[in-house]
Amino acid sequence: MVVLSQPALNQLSHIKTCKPTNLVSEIPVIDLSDPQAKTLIVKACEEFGFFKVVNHGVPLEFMTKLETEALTFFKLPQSEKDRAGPPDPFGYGSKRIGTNGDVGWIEYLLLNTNPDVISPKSLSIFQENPVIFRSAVNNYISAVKNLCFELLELMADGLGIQPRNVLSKLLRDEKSDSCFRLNHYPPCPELQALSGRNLIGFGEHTDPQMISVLRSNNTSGLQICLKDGTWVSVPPDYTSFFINVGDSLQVMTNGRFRSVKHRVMADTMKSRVSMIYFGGPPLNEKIAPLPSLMRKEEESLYKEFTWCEYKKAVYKSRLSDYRLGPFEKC
Ligand code: GA4
Repeated sequence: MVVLSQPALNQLSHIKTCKPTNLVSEIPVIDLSDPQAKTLIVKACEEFGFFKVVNHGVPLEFMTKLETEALTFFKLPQSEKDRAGPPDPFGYGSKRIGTNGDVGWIEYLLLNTNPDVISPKSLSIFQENPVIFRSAVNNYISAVKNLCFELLELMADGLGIQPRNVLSKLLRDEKSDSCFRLNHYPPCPELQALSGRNLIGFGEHTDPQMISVLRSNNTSGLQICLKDGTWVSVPPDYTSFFINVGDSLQVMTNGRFRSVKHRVMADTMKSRVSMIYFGGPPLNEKIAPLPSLMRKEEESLYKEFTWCEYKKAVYKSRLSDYRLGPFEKC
């Protein structure tokens, strides 16, 4: 049995644990070359708020290159990584998530996706080879953005609304308020030896934006919450993307699509690396149900608000808060 040293115990004591869950195979898989894709995507967004995408057209090389670059960064001495922080909101962070007391077994880089403002703090100062890192990030993000546009257009098709860019234009907009996150969940062998429980890497939450596109290495950890409240583990697949519906898309579909609650467990033996693009609309954009989607007499479930107003509320909240609550009509 592994004996946990006092410093390791101290570090872990404020991070939550939970019971292990089961693997499932019922997660929807969308093959983008399938003519039925638009219908299956809508079904997945309604039922799960989550699906896996295969045959997505993003070169595997872009994914693995960025993973290698991210690991090079995360292997730097702590003092060097700290110089790329704190995340305010962009930059390097470790264990603390947000500014309201959430913690997890994680370190991360949060980046702005607008190429003009990609945080110089994170990219140019502390990388051994900033040019390589920057181009790996840019290649990856531009490929994933295109995938995201295509998915949002398929969603519009599947919902039977026009124009088909009604959703994607918000992310194509140069003022789109999107961001990008590189997460590293270091292995934590000590904890399981002691308790048989799992250590929370990133606590349960929904994503506030419209859509999130996640890719991870082959280490498990991601779990999603189903409609009936049960948590299921998502088998990792380093060649595919996993898509989350975010709060804003739930509102834009007047609750038809489900913003999926999810969380990440740290692995006991292996590092998990994930990269997530969060597609958000411009700050001044109204987040409201799409008129073309509303049935006759159907009323909005939500009060009127802009992405800027919602984002301010998001940054004052804790991870597990139900952030849409105050924006719902009573
Ligand atoms: C969750 C989705 C994205 O990772 C993120 C997160 C943000 C952060 O890490 O700073 C938040 C979290 C996320 C929602 C509630 C607030 C803000 C941490 C937190 C406790 C970048 C985002 O946009 O919202």
